[in-house]
Amino acid sequence: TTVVRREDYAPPAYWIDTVELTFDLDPAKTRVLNRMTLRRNAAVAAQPLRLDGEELNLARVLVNGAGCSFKMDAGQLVLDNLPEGNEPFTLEIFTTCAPEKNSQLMGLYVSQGTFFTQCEAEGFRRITYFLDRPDVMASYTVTLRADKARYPVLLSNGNLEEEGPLPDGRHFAKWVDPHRKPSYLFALVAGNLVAREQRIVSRSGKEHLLQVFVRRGDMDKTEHAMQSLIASVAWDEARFGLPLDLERFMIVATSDFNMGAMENKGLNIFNTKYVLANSATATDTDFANIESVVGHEYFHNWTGNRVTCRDWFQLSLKEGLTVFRDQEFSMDLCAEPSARAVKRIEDVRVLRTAQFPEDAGPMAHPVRPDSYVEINNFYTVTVYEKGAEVVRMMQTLVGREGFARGMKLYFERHDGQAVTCDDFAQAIADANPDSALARQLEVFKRWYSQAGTPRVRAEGRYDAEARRYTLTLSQHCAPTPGQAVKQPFLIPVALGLLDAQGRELPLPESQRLVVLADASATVVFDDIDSEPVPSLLRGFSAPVVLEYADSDAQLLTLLAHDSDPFNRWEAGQRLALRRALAAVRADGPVAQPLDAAFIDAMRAVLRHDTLDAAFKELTLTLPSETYISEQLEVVDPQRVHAVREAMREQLAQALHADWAWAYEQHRDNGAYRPDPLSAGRRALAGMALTMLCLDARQSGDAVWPGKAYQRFKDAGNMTDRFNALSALVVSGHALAREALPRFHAMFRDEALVLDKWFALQAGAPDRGGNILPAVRQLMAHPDFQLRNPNRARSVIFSYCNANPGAFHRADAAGYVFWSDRVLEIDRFNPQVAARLARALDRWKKLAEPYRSAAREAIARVAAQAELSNDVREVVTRALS
Ligand code: B3K
Ligand code: ZN
Repeated sequence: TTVVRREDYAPPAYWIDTVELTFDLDPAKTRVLNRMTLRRNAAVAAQPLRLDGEELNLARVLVNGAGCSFKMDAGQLVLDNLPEGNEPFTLEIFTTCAPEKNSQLMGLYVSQGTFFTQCEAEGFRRITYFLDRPDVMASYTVTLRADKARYPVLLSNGNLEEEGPLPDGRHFAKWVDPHRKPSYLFALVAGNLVAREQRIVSRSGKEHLLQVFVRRGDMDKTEHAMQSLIASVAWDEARFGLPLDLERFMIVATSDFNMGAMENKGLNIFNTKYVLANSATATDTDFANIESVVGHEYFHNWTGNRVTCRDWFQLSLKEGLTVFRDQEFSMDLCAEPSARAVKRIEDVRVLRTAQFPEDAGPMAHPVRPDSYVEINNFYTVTVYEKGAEVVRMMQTLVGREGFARGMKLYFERHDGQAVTCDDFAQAIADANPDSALARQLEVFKRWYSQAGTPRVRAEGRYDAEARRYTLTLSQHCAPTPGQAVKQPFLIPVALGLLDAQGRELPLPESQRLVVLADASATVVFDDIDSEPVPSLLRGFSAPVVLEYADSDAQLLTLLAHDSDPFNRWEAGQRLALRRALAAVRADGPVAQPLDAAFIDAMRAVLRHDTLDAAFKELTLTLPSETYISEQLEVVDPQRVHAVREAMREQLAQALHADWAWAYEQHRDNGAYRPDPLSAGRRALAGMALTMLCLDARQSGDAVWPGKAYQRFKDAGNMTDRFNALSALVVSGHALAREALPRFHAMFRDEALVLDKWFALQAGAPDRGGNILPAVRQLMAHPDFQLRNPNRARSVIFSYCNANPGAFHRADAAGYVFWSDRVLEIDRFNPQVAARLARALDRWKKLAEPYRSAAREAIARVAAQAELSNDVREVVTRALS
């Protein structure tokens, strides 16, 4: 295995100006003719041309039309007798590949009889020999030839220039992409698909054709994706002045896809999960995810495609920025400010439950990594979500308008180029020369180079005589693999002060955003009449852990009154976390962890007459087991699970009447619309139903489970139906045994709904070790398909990654199951296997007997001689 290092970057020895690709598509043997014009990079010393290739059968190589000598070296095609000088020359390469045998789903593959490609990061080399690196940008012309009856639709990037019949029932289509692009943005699709189409006119008066391609039976699930695409085009123009630069923009859905979606120029390819939705088959969460993923891929058209990455270490240049953009898009689509806040809370929750653990574990890496073995392992929550927080901090530091100015400068400078994270930060700073960002850009950029989550400690002192409040902020960051010592980060801390009655104290703007750029800083607030309650890190203004010894009374004040909705929610989380940690650390059996004050506060939120339902649902949701575990030095997952379940049951019981009230108040929403407000009402009604069924389990009451079953049967949309089913499954009620087969029978032909059915069962709360046997049974179900990533994830990942109480078993059977599946999947799809391999990242934190058993399971995987680089890198780091 070779380690690739950022500091070893060297520009390419050759440029590729044009590429003409001709495909004769055949699942068993596809022939690819690749005709390129190249020239030497005059800025680099003369050297042989080394082209990347993987699993290709090479038939012929011609230089300027004549045969030439070549050799193979470490999988690369090496040509060293090329014409002298810097004149362009042509290189023709004929290869074949076997798409139907491609189980990795990288390069050219077949899914349900349709050809698809996935080239990011290094999949293009599985299609033809190439300089498969993002800083080599070329103009592409693509001709597809295939059997017309089986593959009536032939798509590639750009504009359709010509199409027509060929002998023997075949036909062809010729596509020309007007924009230069790196190879990872190449795509083709060939199959029997139908499209929803929409013509739009952009601000400048240009006409565009938008298309969403799906299998014939799925047409009735394409409207939401199309509406999301239309909204995305409008948003990018309105907010950043970035227009659609193509006559045609296509989205194609496939049910076999390693991740969410891919931003190929003009031809986005999506996992069906992020395209298909109607009210009968998709939940509110699905609708929201589709909106944000459609937005995300569309926004890549500028941030990623027009300006791309110089090398893969710069991945966050496009991913962090584009996640930030899709988050802003979803927020801007919210009609109410409260819905914006809900979106922010959800995003922070993802960051803290997935990225913070990554940053504290063996795979910790900077937003701009320094090295990798397999780049696919670095499409992480750090590069994406933490990367988005880094961009968000820039916007906080320069303001929304300043940020838009910075974006404009970024495109003026770098349109059509392959650049670095430094180039981006520099453009934002240069457009805002008077900002704290520009003044301390080098300090700020440590967010790109240093891994780990900084901890910010806050201490407040009130001097009644001087009517002065002094706030001291200090920071530190624990070492991460390969980085023993950390320099201070530049941390924007948005804050406010409340009086004891919860009223906001007026502060000058300079004091509402404190920029901590050294190890510590002190801020003095004058003319403060009584001891204030600080509201710190408002809106989660930086991706840090805040350490502040706030009293319960202060937190209750914030929960009841803070004008910042994020901190209002956070106060509730801190109160709950404090109780969870106390109960986990206590000796003896888990008793009732919640006190009357906490329960009353939760009741007040639930019954509040102005807070909206989505916010209530988030506030009443206890911190996850993963999040609780992260706060502990040593984790007994069973204890954490027992404590959280006890807290949930206590809330279910103590607030029984309130849950019943909440359910009746919110259960009817009229005609289904997936907007945030009505989705919030459904979410709260669903939570209430789960709580009522949980309580029924303890009390033996049959009424609420009966109502849930009724709801399950007559629900008018998937959200309500699935919530009702989930209430029965989560509470372990006998009626679940009737509802589950019924649900399966109703949706046996809807793959995405079956994924939910599998995931619900594999993710259900463990009772006496019942989940692992259930998971094994699910894997034996005729509808289970290990090779379909969505289905594999719905069972195996739901169990190993999302169900800690069931996965961490004292008998180690969960870990053995995990290692078997990692090895099994690795034999055909290393990317999916490597994701699964991350499930035991935090094994070092586990208490015995879990710790030793987990280490043994990882060692068992590592001992396997035939391991992909992907999995090898993950388990090696885990054991180091
Ligand atoms: N850029 C792709 C991710 C490709 C992952 C390759 N292993 C999707 C996205 O972030 O939009
Ligand atoms: Zn992306």
